[in-house]
Amino acid sequence: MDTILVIGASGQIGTVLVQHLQNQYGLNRVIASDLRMPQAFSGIFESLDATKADELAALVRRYRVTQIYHLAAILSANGEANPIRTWEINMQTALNVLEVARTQNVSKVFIPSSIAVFGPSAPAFDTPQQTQLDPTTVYGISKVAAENWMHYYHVKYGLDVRSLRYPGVISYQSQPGGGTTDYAVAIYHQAVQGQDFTCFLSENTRLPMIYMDDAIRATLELMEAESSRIRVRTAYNLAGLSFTPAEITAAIQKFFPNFRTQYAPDFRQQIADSWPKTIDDQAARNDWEWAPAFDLSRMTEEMIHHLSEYYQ
Ligand code: NAD
Ligand code: AKB
Repeated sequence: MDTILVIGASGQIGTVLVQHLQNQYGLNRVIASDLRMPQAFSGIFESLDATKADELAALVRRYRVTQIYHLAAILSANGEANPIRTWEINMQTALNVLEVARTQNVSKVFIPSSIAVFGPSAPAFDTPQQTQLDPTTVYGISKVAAENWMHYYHVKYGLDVRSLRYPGVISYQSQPGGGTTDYAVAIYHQAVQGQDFTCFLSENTRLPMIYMDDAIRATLELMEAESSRIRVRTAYNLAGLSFTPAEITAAIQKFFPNFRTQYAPDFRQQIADSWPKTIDDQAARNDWEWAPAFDLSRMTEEMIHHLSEYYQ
């Protein structure tokens, strides 16, 4: 019987992933942990600073953890405010997780990567699995390093590490934590509240995105796949959908014809310009049969439906 530790459980993805894991494994088999306690929570929650290796090791021992989902990180936009601190947090937490997994016989580890590993040298359209990685953010640099460390632990110690290069994740259940793709969540909140939106990216900035349902399903499918099928031990490219601020505005206008977006690009524009526009995820499709389910119109319908209930 597996016992699962989720680190960074109060964040955008962790909030939703923990609920799915609890449904699958049971409330008593999932240990949610974070620096900050969520507002409402059912199940086991432990306060944890994952930069502290001893605290992490004690938790893994106490609960006899067999799988770790390590989601704690400082994201692309917030990371630029303090690059050295971002590097320290992102790298130290990832290394602590790999080391505790190695020394305490944790059977499987998931540490997500990001489309932020790519930089200006990668092809912008259908960005391939294997290409030059020259990220321009400290967040991207830390993700490339973490991918290489995961590969190292797999080859050197046989650790079963798995990872996805998530695109920007879009959710109604939780707020994003300081990235360059955050506008694509904020825009729905504004529209549903009857307000116009000011976008920090320009109208034709195309970025890869994914709806939360697809992101969670991809994560669980990857983690459930037979180990022999996982041929990429850095991180798999993952595609959901791709759109520009102008296109998401048009999709929202089908529900709210008077909704308008203004454009006021800031420092995040440069980050977005260095990232892919569309992703080639053939390796994930081939190896563990990944296929996304949500396009822009289906996602928009669901986002507006759920957020309308929330703001009622
Ligand atoms: P988030 O910022 O919403 O949540 C991260 C959580 O980590 C926060 O709750 C924070 O309190 C916690 N945390 C930070 N430092 C910690 C520490 N030292 N110890 C314990 N907890 C700590 O991030 P998210 O969007 O949920 O992303 C989760 C993972 O997925 C990250 O690794 C991120 O890089 C990756 N990712 C996310 C996206 C996205 O669009 N959300 C896209 C690509 C990759
Ligand atoms: C960000 O914008 O930093 C994240 C990501 C794509 O990694 N959403």
